[in-house]
Amino acid sequence: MSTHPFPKGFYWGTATSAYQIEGAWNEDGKGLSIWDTYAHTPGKIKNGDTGDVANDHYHRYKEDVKLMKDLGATAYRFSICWPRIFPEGTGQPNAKGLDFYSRLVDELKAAGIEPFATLYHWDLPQTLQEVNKGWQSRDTAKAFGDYAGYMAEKLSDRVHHFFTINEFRSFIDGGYCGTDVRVGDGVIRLEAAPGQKLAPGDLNQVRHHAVLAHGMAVQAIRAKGRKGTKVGPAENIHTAVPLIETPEHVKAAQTATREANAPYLTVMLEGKYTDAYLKEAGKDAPKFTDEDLKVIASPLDFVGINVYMPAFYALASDQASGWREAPFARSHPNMFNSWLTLGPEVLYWAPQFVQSLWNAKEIFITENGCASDDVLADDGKIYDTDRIMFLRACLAQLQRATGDRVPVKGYFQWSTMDNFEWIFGFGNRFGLVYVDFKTQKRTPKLSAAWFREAAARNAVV
Ligand code: PNW
Repeated sequence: MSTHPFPKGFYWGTATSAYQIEGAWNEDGKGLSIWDTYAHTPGKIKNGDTGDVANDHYHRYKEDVKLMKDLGATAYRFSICWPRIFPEGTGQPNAKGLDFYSRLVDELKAAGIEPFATLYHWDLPQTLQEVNKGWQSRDTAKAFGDYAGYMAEKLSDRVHHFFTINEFRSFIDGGYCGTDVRVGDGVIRLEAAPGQKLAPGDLNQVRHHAVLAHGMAVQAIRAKGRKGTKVGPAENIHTAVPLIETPEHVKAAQTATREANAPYLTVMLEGKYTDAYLKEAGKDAPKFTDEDLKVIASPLDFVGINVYMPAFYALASDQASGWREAPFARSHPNMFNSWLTLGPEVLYWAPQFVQSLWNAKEIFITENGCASDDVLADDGKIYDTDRIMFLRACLAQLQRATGDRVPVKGYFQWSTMDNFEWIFGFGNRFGLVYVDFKTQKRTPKLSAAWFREAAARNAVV
């Protein structure tokens, strides 16, 4: 028996996203998304992989729900492909697209798994890219709000939690400028659809439109969803982690975290851009009105955060900011997917700072996980010891957070099963379940058995 298990009713979930698993890219009236276009552009994705078929989940969702039940999962975070619902982004809805998600939700409910729906996991309708230049236009934010309201109207009889947008930072920085991430003592460049490179002022405007879209969606869900429907973002918070847990270093890391999220979580939760952000952006600062800020900061029911690693380690300093960054040691370990710097204590500090900075009522860890070099052993099993080590270390830190009364209500492991890992194609396997993409055969890994036990015990330490 654990002396401090997770709280009663804690959700043990796994997560996926539409483009990464569904396939059926041109079926049942679905419109094109920017990821269809991007993946079909030669040279963009490793090995020329695409999400055309992916895990064929669109046709195999029943089998996949059964797998989740076997994992002992009590919740599932999936995303809705916007152009399946509105093929052109706005206008007439496509009944067959809606029907797919409705059937999926019914299947989950029947299996005793609570559905959590993400409205935007990066697959923007291609038409909005062409007509509006994507997120460069405010009209895209407005269209997103309308689509969010429509989904709440149709699904909130059964879906009680909606996430607006997944990882603002990743899809904006990746899609509109490219992000450099540390790998050992080098860097790699992450890119995403639509694969553009904007000037700094335009980039900040895109950021502004995305948080505005989030706020518009929150308001639309309140207007069209059933009473009691809960809504929040799913953002990959940039967390500064204290290396030394004394009050001064913790304070430094907390201050650094607030500043590192200025254009995203900080403006959503405080209703203003920080002075330092506006000052540093100077003439490239986004253009906005006071009314925009009110919409962006629409009250939330919970804050969803994707937490993989520390953005950096912080130390107290006598600089004006109060903090400085400690560079990662050259030998600091990474997981198998090259950008994942190991730092499990971020699962304690990220939710802790979300509560202490912004007084969040409820917090969900909407993603956490790692890729492994999974191979089938002679006995047909997958011994992903590194994934088990990673998940145990992260969840032990999360358990420490709930033990300290940080209001974390659930955890979603990324990912239910191996899937299309964006520019890395099918090479980076994040699943608890192994997928042979030639045959679509699913095989639970050793980590699946570990997850089931942790969920059953409601504790990892
Ligand atoms: C997330 N980083 O992306 C996404 O939400 C998922 O769709 C994705 O499959 C998963 O994490 C694993 O990559 C991230 O460089 C991409 O820090 C990059 C980073 C973090 C998350």
